[in-house]
Amino acid sequence: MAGIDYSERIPNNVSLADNRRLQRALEEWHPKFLDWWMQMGPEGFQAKDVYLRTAVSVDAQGWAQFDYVRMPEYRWGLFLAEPESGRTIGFGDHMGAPAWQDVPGEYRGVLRRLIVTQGDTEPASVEQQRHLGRTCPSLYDLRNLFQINVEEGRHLWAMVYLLDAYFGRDGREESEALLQRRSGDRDKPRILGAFNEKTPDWLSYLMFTYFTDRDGKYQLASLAESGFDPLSRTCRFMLTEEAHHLFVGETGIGRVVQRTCELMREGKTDDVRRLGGIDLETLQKYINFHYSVSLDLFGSEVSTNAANFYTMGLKGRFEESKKKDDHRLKDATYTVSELVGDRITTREAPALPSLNERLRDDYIADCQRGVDRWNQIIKKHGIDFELRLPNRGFRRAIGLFAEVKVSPDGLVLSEAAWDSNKHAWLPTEADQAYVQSLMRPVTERGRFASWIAPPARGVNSQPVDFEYVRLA
Ligand code: BYC
Repeated sequence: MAGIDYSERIPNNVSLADNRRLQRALEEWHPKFLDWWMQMGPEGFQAKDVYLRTAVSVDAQGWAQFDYVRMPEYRWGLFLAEPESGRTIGFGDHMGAPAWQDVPGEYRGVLRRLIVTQGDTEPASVEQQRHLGRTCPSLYDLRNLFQINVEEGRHLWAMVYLLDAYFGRDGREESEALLQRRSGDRDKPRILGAFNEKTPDWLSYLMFTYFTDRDGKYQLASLAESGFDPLSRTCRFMLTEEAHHLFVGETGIGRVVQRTCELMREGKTDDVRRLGGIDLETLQKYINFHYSVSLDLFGSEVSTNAANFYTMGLKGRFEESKKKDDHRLKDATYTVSELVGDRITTREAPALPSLNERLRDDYIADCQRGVDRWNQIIKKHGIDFELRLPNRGFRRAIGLFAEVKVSPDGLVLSEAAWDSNKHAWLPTEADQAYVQSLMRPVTERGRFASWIAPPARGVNSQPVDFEYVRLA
């Protein structure tokens, strides 16, 4: 078993003790990380005991241990998935060569940029969620929020490890900069759009964990294919943690849908706001917003960056190793969206620059699966309503659709038509104010806010009314 050495100040399975230079760099960064965590991490709960999962080994069976922990004492550390002996590069110009154990000199800048972009999202999400604890719908949900926050903190550690271990002084400067940018800050914002949006309420947070964390799954899976082996191994382990974040999003929204349907049936009304629920129309608007912001995270439909990442062997496709083609794609094509006048159509484009669109397609199919499950809940209650993913051109800020206005049904609209309809498609100030009005803390064991159903089961076989966070 690949155990983690907790006797060290920084728990790790990367033999940190044998690398004095790296150890010094990380020990210098550690207090700065803690300062950032105290300043920008979950507000108001740093001294509370939280029932958290900590990684104790990186093998499939034994990697998680549950216990009460105060968040600043969480064992952040450096964990890589087991090495695969004899691993070779699986795609691009270097296909078949042994995977790199060190940074290939000619790709240094590009690789650093990829790692920094990934790393930047992790602290950003903690910053976005920092005020949510005060309005938690239950202790169960509060604990899950904190679990996600500490794991995003650990994912930041994972990227900082790569920067400090493999990129020398530049890497150390980037590690510092990751703690200096701030989500939503006008002067020093986070790198990617979605990570500068606000997460002002729990509905937005559940949507974020469903839609935006799912971008994380697809980006990490693509980086897990990397020919740079330390990045691949780091991302493979991060994906095991990511699964819980997606679970929180999918089941969380499912529980909101469930509660709304119960209220509609019990009250024999569509007007669930009267009963303290979130109406399905409002849920649809939140889906429209978070889905479109998250689609932007895949970059432009046609991107030379994406082609280069692939050709260089740095970032593969989702499940690259399962694909049965030449893994070079020089002569292949892929279907991408196209705008012809005010019509959205498709065209065949060279496959390499279309890799962002391909990954977005994989993501869209995955998003749809959850929506189908939520619709099952609605159907089971005998309610005639279907939640839908809007068209991929809806409300986009990056790529082909950034220049046009597109309805959820995929019609290209005039500015005037957009302006007169957008209130029906996106949360209005009144919708947001209503959702905000529901955000009153529920912290009694086993109790849940009016707008969300209890989960089917508790965490780690504990009952739903377990004291997941000790507030006293
Ligand atoms: N916002 O050729 P383009 C996660 C920039 S989430 C702002 O279209 P490219 C997590 C782009 O950087 C996963 N800027 O795109 C989730 C480029 O700028 P430069 C995060 C954007 O480069 C929840 C320019 O526009 N990981 O883990 O092919 C909680 C032209 O770019 C945006 C990664 O993203 C945007 N939305 O692809 C916690 C993986 N989109 O370089 C965590 C690493 C594009 O010209 N990143 N731009 O200055 C990448 O693979 C690529 O950078 C991207 C963009 C896919 C993001």
